Amino acid sequence: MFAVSHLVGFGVRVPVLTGYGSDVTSGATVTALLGSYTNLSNLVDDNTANAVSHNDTTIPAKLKVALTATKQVEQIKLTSSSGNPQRMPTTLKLYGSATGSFAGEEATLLNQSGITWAGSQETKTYQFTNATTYQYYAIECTVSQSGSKFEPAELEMMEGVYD
Ligand SMILES: [Ca+2]
Ligand SMILES: [Ca+2]
Repeated sequence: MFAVSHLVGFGVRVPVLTGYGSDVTSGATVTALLGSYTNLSNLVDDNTANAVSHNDTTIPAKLKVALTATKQVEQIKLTSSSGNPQRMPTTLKLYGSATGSFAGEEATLLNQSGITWAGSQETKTYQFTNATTYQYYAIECTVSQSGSKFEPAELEMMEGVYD
């Protein structure tokens, strides 16, 4: 017997979001779309002690994450580095793309402003609605807390789990 909330129309069952899966960034490749970067693999190395290195002051800065397969990401966790929480975004965007071009075909999945970062290796979690499976995502620091750098230590991306 399904809950009433699962039923619409003539008994068509609509999946209900019940939670989020495990991180899907294993094996992902990270490249810079905006900004000059080194150590980009540190974004997804499962170690919050190692951050990416932003070698110029380009803001907005944008990093592309190429997953190993298409995923319907609906949650991200972003962690600040050791000692530089000011190099994190106060305005953050996440985009999804089927092709990885990020030349205008991408969809904006998350646009979060008013973020504040106070601590080292501080993790913030964001959820959003995404009905599409994408292989390519881009995370953008639209406004940096310091005004000049975007140096996250770790990014995790999770799919929604539906029942
Ligand atoms: Ca890391
Ligand atoms: Ca990971």
